[in-house]
Amino acid sequence: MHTNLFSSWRHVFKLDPERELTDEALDAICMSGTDAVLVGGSSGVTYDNTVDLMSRIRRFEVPCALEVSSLEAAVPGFDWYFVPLVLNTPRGEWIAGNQIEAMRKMGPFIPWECTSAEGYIILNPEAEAARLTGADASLGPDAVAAHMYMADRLMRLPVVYLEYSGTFGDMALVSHASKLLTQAQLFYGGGIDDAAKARAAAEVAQTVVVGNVIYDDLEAALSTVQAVHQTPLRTAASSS
Ligand code: 1GP
Repeated sequence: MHTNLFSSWRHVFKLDPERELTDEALDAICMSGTDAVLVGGSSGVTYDNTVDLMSRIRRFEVPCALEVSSLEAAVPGFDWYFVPLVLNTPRGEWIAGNQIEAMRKMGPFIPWECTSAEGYIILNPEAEAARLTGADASLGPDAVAAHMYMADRLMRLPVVYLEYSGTFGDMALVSHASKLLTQAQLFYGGGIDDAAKARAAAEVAQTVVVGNVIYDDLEAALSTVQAVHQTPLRTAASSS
């Protein structure tokens, strides 16, 4: 498998540039032992608040990546760029429309050696991202499987992101999806607010993303780092 900067990431903290975080909290997040900090949000992400957050994170050694959800907020200086494609929406602008518009303007200037696509499958209908993109978030196992074949085998995306933002997902479904991957790296995010949930997600997803709890309960957020790092990923072979 091709090795990317993110190939070894097990635990990631996701920070929203629109939300306030004190220097002390940011220090704790960046020094927590997490494998990376991912900057992104569904709304209110601007060039200014992204630059501001990046420059604060840059005081630390932790790798720092940006999810480029709008061209206006594409800030240079990150270690990696993820361009989200939402796979479970009927609205083409979120699959290849907005991205092509961005390529039209910025294609030659994009740092391609550190940029990759991220295939999102949004599975919480209440998530802001689901509302924004019109995603059909109530997919059953067969539909999720179809999306995995599409993302992993047909499109050969390097990352598939099962996004339950705001609620803890169905780990049986995530496990089922994970086993269908042949080359993509599975990111799971949503509702992890304690070590037990972090462990459950780490068993079935290669990369576990922790977001909201950072702003609600910093200590609980920090506890997820060790929980993930101490949990072996259950592979298809060992769990069948
Ligand atoms: C959000 O997947 C991440 O994009 C994390 O979800 O905020 O619910 O932790 P939470």
